[in-house]
Amino acid sequence: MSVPAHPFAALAVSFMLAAPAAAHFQQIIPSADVLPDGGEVTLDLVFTHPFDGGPVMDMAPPVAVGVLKRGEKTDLTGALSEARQGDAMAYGLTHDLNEPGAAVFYIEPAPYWEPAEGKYIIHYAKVVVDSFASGEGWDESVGFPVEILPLSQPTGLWTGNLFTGIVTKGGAPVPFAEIEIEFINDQGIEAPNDAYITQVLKADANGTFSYAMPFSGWWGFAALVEGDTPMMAPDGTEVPVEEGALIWVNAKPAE
Ligand SMILES: [Cu+2]
Repeated sequence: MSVPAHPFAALAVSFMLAAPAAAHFQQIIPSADVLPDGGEVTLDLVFTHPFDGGPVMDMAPPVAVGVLKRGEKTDLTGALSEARQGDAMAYGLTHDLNEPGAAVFYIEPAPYWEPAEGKYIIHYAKVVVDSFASGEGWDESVGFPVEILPLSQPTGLWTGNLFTGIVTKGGAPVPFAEIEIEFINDQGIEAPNDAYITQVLKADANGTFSYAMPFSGWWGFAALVEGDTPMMAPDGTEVPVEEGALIWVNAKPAE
């Protein structure tokens, strides 16, 4: 559970006291998760609170942004454009998918110093876009230090389906890992209380978890694991690093 601090402090504090459960999520959201005829996809990279739709946190230039296709990574940092949201920096990029197969887009953001929690946050985030609806390659690993490996094909999920994945660290499952789940609430859904804003699961003894998505739209799964190496806070003290393994999946309604 996160109690974030923000640049516009006073406003943020009153907001967060009202909604302490909202967690930070690194979003990487494509214009479409399946491109039936291939073509261009646009991605929005925003560090925010998905269910509440904000406040948006400032992103420093990412450490790595790229796409994994057929086992090959392509660096896309040169394709990034700035897409400021109010006081906070966010990014966007457009990429052409002209061949069939899954493209796993990923970001390693710069470490984010969170004074309210006394730690750095690094959310390694990814999303699968399937070009020409191939059904191939969606289970490829980016090779992040911490990563959710999907057991469900992320690009073929109905609303109400289970999404199942394995939380890994250094390629090995993380037993009983904690997973925070948020929905990009573009439908104005009211949460009965804060526990419904960020839903929390634990993986089983094999690092596996499942979640049934009740609404149509984008769902973020964030497995949070403490990093092995502390970092230096701005005041010179050693502080822990929260490493998040994030995957975004889209649930589609029957209509
Ligand atoms: Cu925040």
